Parts: sequence; structure tokens; C-alpha cells
Amino acid sequence: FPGLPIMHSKDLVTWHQIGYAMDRKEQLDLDGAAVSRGLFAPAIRYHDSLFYITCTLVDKGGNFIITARDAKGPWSNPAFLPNINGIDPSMFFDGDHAYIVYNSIPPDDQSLYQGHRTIRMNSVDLKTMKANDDQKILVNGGTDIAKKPIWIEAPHLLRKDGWYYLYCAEGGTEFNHSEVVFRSKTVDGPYIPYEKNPILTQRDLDPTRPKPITSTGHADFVETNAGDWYALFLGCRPYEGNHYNTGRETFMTPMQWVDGWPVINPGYTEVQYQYPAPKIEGAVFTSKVNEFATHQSFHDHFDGKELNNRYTFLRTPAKQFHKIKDGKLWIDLLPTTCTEKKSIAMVADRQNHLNGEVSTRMEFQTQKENEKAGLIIFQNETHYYYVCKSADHNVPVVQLFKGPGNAVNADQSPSEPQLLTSIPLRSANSAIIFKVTVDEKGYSFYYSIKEGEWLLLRSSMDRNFLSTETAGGFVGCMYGMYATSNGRPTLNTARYDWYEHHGD
Ligand code: 6LW
Repeated sequence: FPGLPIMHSKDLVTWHQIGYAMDRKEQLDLDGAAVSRGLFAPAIRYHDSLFYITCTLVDKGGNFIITARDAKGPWSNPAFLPNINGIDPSMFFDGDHAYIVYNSIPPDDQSLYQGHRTIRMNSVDLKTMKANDDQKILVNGGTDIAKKPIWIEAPHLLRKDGWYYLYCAEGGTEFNHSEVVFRSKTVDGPYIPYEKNPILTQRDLDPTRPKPITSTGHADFVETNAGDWYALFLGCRPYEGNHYNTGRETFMTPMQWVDGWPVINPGYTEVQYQYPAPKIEGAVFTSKVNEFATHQSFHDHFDGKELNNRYTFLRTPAKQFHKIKDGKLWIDLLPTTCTEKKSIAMVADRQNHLNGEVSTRMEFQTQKENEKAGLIIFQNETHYYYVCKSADHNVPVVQLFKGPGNAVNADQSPSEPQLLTSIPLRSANSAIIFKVTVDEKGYSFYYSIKEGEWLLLRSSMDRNFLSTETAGGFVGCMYGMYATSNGRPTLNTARYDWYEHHGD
């Protein structure tokens, strides 16, 4: 929370976040939801001077529509769609008709095999913002149900040259991910699969290739005003086998129409890291890197009024626990901890690099062992590393914790982190700098209480521990300025002077 960041670009190359679509508690209550059990795949469309986003709040209401006159918001409260059973809803406008397509249960909810799903469509009444009860199955199983295709999902419709094109993900959002396409002369089918499906996958490539981009699928298409087409889709950048700590990221490649079918990444089988810039009239491609690209360097001295909108909270804050004052970010300690499915006192920033470092300077004093404040690298409630300042028998200490992981051994309670190291701090000085670096050797943790003197806490901590392969879920790791009183009441606060994030 906030959810659904809105990215804006005029040239498809330089992107800026202009806000979030769900930034109000009454829009999005995530309390109690585990990581990766919040908002699933969104889709954004524009029709008749209104922006529409469809999405799924998986365990707390399901599919919904929100609208806005201006993409940066404010967006409406969700109009839930109780008769749309499934995920990945996407709207399509055809003259004055509106439709919604989505991934759904098998016919009569009778699975013929694990991962058997359908793509269904309902028409939508834009006046009431409700889906009509005229549901129709467009695809059963996938491109060829005889081959037991799994997880047909992420459907989108577009109309071109007298055809309706339905394009979907197939194979599941992991290594076997792909994009497939169907077409029909009428919007409600029958949809015929392209005989050269999939139009995108990396699953058949040499797994030992350098800098692999894997798990590609879940595409959406866009046409520029120069008439060129591009495909945007999910992909992953594993560092070892199928381990990645950056979750699924958004990639873009050129797309061409060949004999009436869309071809993604024409001329290549491997998704490239660079393509010629799109021909966009008036575009001036500056060297300014995207704030969210891998190569980035972000410095925040908290000298604004508001929190930079790149930060997010874990779940919807029950009450405001942060403020920016006197050029510092103040985080009030909360009793909740990162092992709970509740809102915690954490201001988080995505890890969007394989190699990089994050550092922050913090002022915090306590004599209580239960009070801690510092810097966390967090994948989910059980997989994280946390470097913090606390106290041990009235002596200030720096501590490094490791989350309990999935398999907890008998003598460790399921959610208790492991204390890896605890080092007394000589000086009573309340200011301390924490630094986390990550590279092919793993995560290393440093602290500094004297200008320019870095002390190593632990180096080369296993980064696989924080990968999706190990921890499960869909998302990448978050760095977080995080403070907790471990279940006990507190009035203490940690003050962060600056935060830096360099990625490569
Ligand atoms: C998304 C769906 C998927 O809704 O992942 O595994 C979900 N399948 O397409 C979360 O991104």
C-alpha cells in the first residue's frame, strides 16, 4: 500500500511514476493478507474520456473496476464484480459495447487436469459499472486442450483489420510462461489459435546463456502514433538456475503484424536488453535514467514535504506512523513485526537490481531489548534479513537477524527470526549508518558510527534465501526502513536523515 503505481511516458522509453491508483484506505484494505495475496494483475484502458483499471483483490472482494478522469488520480473506489469469478480481468470497448475478459474456473468447475482454466467474457454496463450475467467461455484450457495447457490467463482483447484478437498468458507465470494469441470475426468467438503459438516464450532457450531473461508472458500491446507496435510483458532475471530476488519485472520489445497475426520480438528468439528507440514524433530521449530501471542512483534527504512516491508500506497503515519533519523521516515504532500479516512501521523501496547497495543514516536510542530500528531486506513474513540498533542489558547494540524461513526446526518457534550477531556499540552516540550490499556473493551488512569507518557485520549472506524459488510468491524483495517494539507498547521513534539506493 498504496497499490497500483501509475507509470507515465511520452516516448515508451522514459517512464515516471505519477501516482498510485489505490492510495486511500477505503479503496484498499490489505490487513491480514499475506505477501503475494493482495492485488493481482491489473489492466489499464482508456475510453470516452475515462481511464479504467480492472484488477483482483484476491482474498478480500475479488475483481473490481476503478475509474479516473486523470490517470494520476484521484481514482474511484472499487466497483466490485461479484459475478466475475477468476483473476486477471481486462476491459475491451467496441463501439458503445463494453466487455470484460478474465481467467476463470474450468467448465462446470470440473478440472480435467491440474491448472485447467478457461478464459471467459461478460458484457459490462458502464452506467452501473456492473458485469451483465451473459458470461461466455471464449477459451477452454488453452491453445490445444488435448495437450493439457495450464494456466490460460491474463487475457486482453483488441480489434484490428476486421478481426478480434484475444491474447493470453499460458503455461503459468513461472519458467514455462508464454504468450499465445487467438482471433475471431465476432467478439464472442469462436476464437481460433494462431498455428505458430506461442508468440513469446523463453522456456526453450539454452539455460546457460548469459544474463538470461526468463518466465516471459502476460503481455499487453500498444500502438504508437507512428503506427509502430510494442509488447510489454512480465519477465524475470535469474542469477542462478531459477533464483531471482527482483520478482517479475516489466519488459518491452517491438512487435510486428505478419499475415494478420502479432509477432513479438521479431527477428530474435531471445528477449534483448536494448532495442532501437521508438520513432515517436517530438520525443527527446535524454540520458536521464528511469527512476525504476536497474541502473539507478537514488538519494533522499527527506527535504520535501511528502514521502517520495516510490516508497510503499507493507499493507494499509492502521494509523499514520511516519512524518517528514526537520529534514528527517520519523518512523514511530509499532508493536507489530514483519512476521505478522499486519501493517508494520516500515517505509519500503523495491530491490530492482541484481547488484547494488542501500544505506541509511538513522538516529535512535533505546534501553529496551524489544525496541529495534534499522534497515531490512524483506521478501515475505519468513524470509528477510534485518540489521538494526537495539539494547542488550542496557548496552546499545547492533544486531543482525535472519527470518525463520519455511522449514523451522523443532526448537525454534515458527515465526521467530534467528539472531545472527549482536555487537555492543562503544559510543552512546545515537546516530548510526547501516549499509546492505548485494552481489553474486550474496548480501553483506555493514554499519558505521564514525565518519567513513565501515564495520562489517556479516558478508555474503545467502541471497537464494530471499528468492521467489525459495520463499514462494510473486514479488521481489523490498529494502525497508523498519522499526518495531516486538509486541509491546512504545512511544519511541526512529529518525532517518537520509536514504540512498544504488543499483546496477
Ligand atoms: C496474476 C496471474 C498470475 O494475476 O500471477 O500466476 C498473478 N498467475 O496472471 C499475480 O501476478
